[in-house]
Amino acid sequence: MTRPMQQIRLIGAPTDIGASTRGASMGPEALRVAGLQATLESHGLRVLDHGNLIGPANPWQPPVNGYRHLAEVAAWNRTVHDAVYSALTAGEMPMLLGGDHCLAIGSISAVARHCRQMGHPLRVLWLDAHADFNTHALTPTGNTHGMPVAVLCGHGPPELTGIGGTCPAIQPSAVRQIGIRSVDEGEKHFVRQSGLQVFDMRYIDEMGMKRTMKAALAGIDENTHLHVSFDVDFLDAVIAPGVGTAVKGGPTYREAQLCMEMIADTGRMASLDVMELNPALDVRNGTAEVALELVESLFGKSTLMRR
Ligand SMILES: [Mn+2]
Repeated sequence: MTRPMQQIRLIGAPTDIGASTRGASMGPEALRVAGLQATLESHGLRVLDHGNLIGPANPWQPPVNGYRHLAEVAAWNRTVHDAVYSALTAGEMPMLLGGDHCLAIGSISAVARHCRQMGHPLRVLWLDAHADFNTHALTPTGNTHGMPVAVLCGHGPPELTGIGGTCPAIQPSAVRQIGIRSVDEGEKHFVRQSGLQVFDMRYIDEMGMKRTMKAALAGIDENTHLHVSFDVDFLDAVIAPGVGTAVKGGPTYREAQLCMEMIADTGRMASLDVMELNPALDVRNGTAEVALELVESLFGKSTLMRR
């Protein structure tokens, strides 16, 4: 269970600046409309909603040198970085409400900076259909929401890799990717070459979610800062249609619940991103509601009291 007295700080980042489809900019409001704050408070958690960050509009331009909107992406990520870092410095648990997944650059660079200062080992759980390990040379589209893990590992433009002051912000060895089932051709080689630990859907099919999560959580201890970067497209498209890049063949509702509950069982989650929710593609806010149910499990909601 999460330390009950720690305050959760909701940070809205209403932008789709790095996305391939418009609409993730409405994600923070959809989570609020689904009842995020009141639901978490009903479990005894203390939640403060800091409202939404402000950043540049989405100019919706084609890529330049392999990046779309690099200046705007950098501006948003600097703002996210500062907000997440300030929550951690205040002793609160930041929950970033995306917004597209490029914003994990700002969020996780802030978490990594905090961990360096506190001497905490960092483990990043990257729940996603996609590896998000593209570079300007590998990307077929220039959309930076396909690049944050590579950028955090030091592969990208200095405007992004330098956010947080240390490049690379994290080592690939800090990351465990879960649910992956859509990786671009060039990206596949780069993932392998970088030694990223990926529990793809085939692994989950063969081993089951329980053994997958045991492996992904192996080696964490009482000092570990566990960061969860939850791309809502991690979920099977049948239960989560409201995302910009839905991919079939993802974890079922029950598999996703088990994943979240096993993370909660560690008691080590100290920061969270909920990303890529796209209300423009959703059906009656149902994907936001599913995402919220899974967030409840991340914070320790379970069917019965467990020992
Ligand atoms: Mn993603």
